Amino acid sequence: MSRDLAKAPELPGPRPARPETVAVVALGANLGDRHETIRAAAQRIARLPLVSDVRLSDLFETVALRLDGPDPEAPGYVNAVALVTTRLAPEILLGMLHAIEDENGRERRERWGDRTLDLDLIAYGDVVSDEPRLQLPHPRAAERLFVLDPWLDVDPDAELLGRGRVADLAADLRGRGER
Ligand code: A4P
Ligand code: MG
Repeated sequence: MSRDLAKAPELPGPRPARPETVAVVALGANLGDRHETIRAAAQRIARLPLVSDVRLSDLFETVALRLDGPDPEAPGYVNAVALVTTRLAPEILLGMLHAIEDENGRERRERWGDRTLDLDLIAYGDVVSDEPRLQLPHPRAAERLFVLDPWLDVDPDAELLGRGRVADLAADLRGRGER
């Protein structure tokens, strides 16, 4: 026994823990019980392994943005932003967010189509990623008041990596007539 052990290959030591990072998660729903879905999704995120804190913004009523522009006739969205303190790697966190979307009956039929729940990763600390499966920061966040307004609600000093203060981005959009 001791001879076998002596011959055993060396096992790698435990991996150093990833430091805690604040991830910015955007939540959106325009089908079903939208408020309940958003609140339950935030609680679900808080119960994920390696997530130590979730701070959810107020819930905002917003007009649906379609591929051809805002559509006041489409079911309206409830949007929110959560600040998620986690040791999960960003791609693992996104996988878990997709699983939570699936639990809520999310169907992917049409890009920017109606949905029971959409969970997007807007930022993950200072990480930059250009992979199609995970772009960080989220490439469309700076143009969307339905992301910026709830983000400001939960963090008035927020900054979007490479784009500046979220408060300034929101003011710019409003100056250009966005609602
Ligand atoms: N993906 C890449 N980077 C990311 C990221 N940072 N976060 C990939 C999340 N996903 C990311 O996403 C499509 C693909 O993007 C995934 O395979 C993922 O790996 P999806 O959620 O399946 O599809 P989607 O949401 O229809 O597409 P997309 O382009 O992500 O849409 P958006 O930009 O999320 O917009 N109007 C209002 N008022 N409120 C909304 O919340 N949301 C949308 C969706 C449209 N209109 C809206 C709202
Ligand atoms: Mg999405």
